[in-house]
Amino acid sequence: MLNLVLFGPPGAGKGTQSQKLIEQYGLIHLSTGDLLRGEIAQGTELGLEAKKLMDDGKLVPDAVVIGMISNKLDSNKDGKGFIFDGFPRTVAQAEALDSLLESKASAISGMIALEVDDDELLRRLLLRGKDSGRPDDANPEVISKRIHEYNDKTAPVAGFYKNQGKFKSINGIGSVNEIFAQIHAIIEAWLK
Ligand code: B4P
Repeated sequence: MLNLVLFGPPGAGKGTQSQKLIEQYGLIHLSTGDLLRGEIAQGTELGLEAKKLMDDGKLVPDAVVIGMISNKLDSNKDGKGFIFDGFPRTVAQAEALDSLLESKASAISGMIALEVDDDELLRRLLLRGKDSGRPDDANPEVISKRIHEYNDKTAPVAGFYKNQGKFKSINGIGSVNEIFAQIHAIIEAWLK
């Protein structure tokens, strides 16, 4: 089973590369951003609460996202593995994910981090904000807050996987195919 964490700041290309990985490896895509936007679209209580935080560039509480991931792992027991996209975003989420997988006799195979500088992140997110309808992409101030949240709360998650010898990092600037080729080479080495 291949369980991959795709890591990087907002706009690094996690969602973009996930789509290519699904095609190549038939993994189940678990994006907490997409799951939260689904709750918002359905107008659930969880979605209403999450929307306030997301529109302001803040992280949603750990218990909320861990609960969503736990439900998804339970309802997808027989797949070839998972791509975790945008999760874990805190060390507490990473610890919870290890426990959830351990209870299913599984584990994370590795984390791949996409390195992209802040100017390029801002450029990409503002560009997407023009037609995505995502309020968190349209405003430079909110994008700055998201990058700050990443540096403050999410960046330490890399250390969690480094300590387990499961961390790889690549340059996330270049064409989508060039970046995918680097990810592909890492995964193929893991699968040998
Ligand atoms: P996410 O939905 O995870 O949003 P993201 O970080 O912006 O996405 P990503 O890095 O996947 O960017 P993409 O590939 O789409 O999170 C949104 C919010 O949800 C968070 O701020 C938080 O509030 C909340 N949330 C989610 N998960 C949470 C958690 N675990 N805990 C707490 N809160 C949580 O790429 C962005 C743009 O770049 C696209 O337009 C794409 O086309 C472009 N792009 C991609 N690759 C490119 C390339 N190589 N060159 C040029 N452009 C490229």
